[in-house]
Amino acid sequence: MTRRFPWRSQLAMAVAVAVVAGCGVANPLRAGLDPTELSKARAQVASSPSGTANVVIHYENADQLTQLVDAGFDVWGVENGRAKGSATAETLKVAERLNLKTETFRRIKNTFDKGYKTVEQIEADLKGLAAKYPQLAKVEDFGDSWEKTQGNGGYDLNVIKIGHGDTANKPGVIFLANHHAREIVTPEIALNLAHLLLDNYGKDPEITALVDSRDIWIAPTVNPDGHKHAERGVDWRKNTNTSLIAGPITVGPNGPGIDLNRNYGFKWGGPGASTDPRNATFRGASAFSEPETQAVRDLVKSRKFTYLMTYHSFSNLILWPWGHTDAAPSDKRLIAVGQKLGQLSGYKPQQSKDLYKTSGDTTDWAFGELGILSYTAEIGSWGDNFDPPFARMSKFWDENRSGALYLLKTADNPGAVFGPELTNVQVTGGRVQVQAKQPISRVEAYIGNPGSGMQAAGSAIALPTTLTERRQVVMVRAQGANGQWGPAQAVWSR
Ligand code: 0X9
Ligand code: ZN
Repeated sequence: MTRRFPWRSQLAMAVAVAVVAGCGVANPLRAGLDPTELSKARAQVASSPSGTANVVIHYENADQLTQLVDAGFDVWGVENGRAKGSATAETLKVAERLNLKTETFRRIKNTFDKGYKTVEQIEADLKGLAAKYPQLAKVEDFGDSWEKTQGNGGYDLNVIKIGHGDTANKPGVIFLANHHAREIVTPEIALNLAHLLLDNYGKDPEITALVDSRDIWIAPTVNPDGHKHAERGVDWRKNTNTSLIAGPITVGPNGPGIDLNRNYGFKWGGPGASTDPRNATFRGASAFSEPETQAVRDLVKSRKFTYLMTYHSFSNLILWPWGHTDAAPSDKRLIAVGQKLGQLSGYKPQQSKDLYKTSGDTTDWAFGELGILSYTAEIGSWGDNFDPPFARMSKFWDENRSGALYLLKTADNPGAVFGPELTNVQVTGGRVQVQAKQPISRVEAYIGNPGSGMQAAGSAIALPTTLTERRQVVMVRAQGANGQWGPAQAVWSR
């Protein structure tokens, strides 16, 4: 020890800590690898038929999680720097190299609570809605699942189109669910949305205005073959395409199938997608190799959608592009609306690469190729896993309903996210009085298109008698001091 080189003792300390950590002895400075837990995980990998172990890995940043995923870690969900999922031998090697605390846990068997609809029930529900509301809804078969293309069972891919009259030129929003088979809460959210819109038409002014003025498409399951496996209690993520695997087929996320959320054709072949057919994030043989992604691609391209929302589970997140690069998206509305969706759901809003990198996902493609403002919602908390009791659905729906309506509401003008949001609109004796959190300079009341109605300076406006003679839906919006109009709110004129 010499006074002339005091840094030497610090260096010696640092080396000692690093050596101790490397030997796996608990590091007092950091919750690093626990060798006993790591051996338990290795033993699970060796003894399980799928060659995986259920683990929680504590990580520090998205880059580490991406490395784990690239090493075959099938991530189910994340919370506060922990990721849980099934790890392969390769995943454990990477966890060890990065010195990440890794704990094993027993996962209760996948269940399929009887409250959740089967593929057949999902289809029947959609068709029932279309039959009940023929003026407002139509079910279209927009493609086939992989098994159906093989002439071996399988399913049609169904979408319900909601809107009044000819909607082709109206602002559009598309909602997709269940790219990942085991994410069984997601078709239910999609169906709830269809019910909400149709059952409240003519009753609620907001819903009535949305159904009258928007082109709304909802596909509750884009992976019905996989959903069928999940219904049987199998831990299944991908589609069920077995054609790329030779030899014995193991079930589960590390078995056969293509990850439909890595198969889209924007930057396909980039980071965060596996080239191994047995990996949970296998990207497929080529971009859009799968019938399911081809069908979604053609459906999304068939209209001009302002927004796309794709429901996944779980982790209480709202994600937006990009996922394949650290670069931020150039459209400021994409981020602002994403943050708004975070506020409305209580989920954490972030750019999707901040979870982990992916390429070939739905939202990077829809935004990158078509400029559609696209979002992923990861529904459910850490403890929910993929198969919470059906009773949890009412909470998930509460979290996601207002975001879905917000997208529909602002589909004519996403920039409205920068304008004043109305917190209260009162109609008394033909006079509309509005309130907002931000200062208001003008108000407009209109039917039909924004900009076509009556305007007044300040925060109140008198409706013309033509609007108040009979009860009808009137749209009201306010302009902020920055000149930006905010989202419109629908009210009854009397
Ligand atoms: O990995 C996915 O496909 C999505 N998460 S899930 O747990 N439902 O599988 C997230 C995709 C969002 N994109 C990125 N994180 N880059
Ligand atoms: Zn998913």
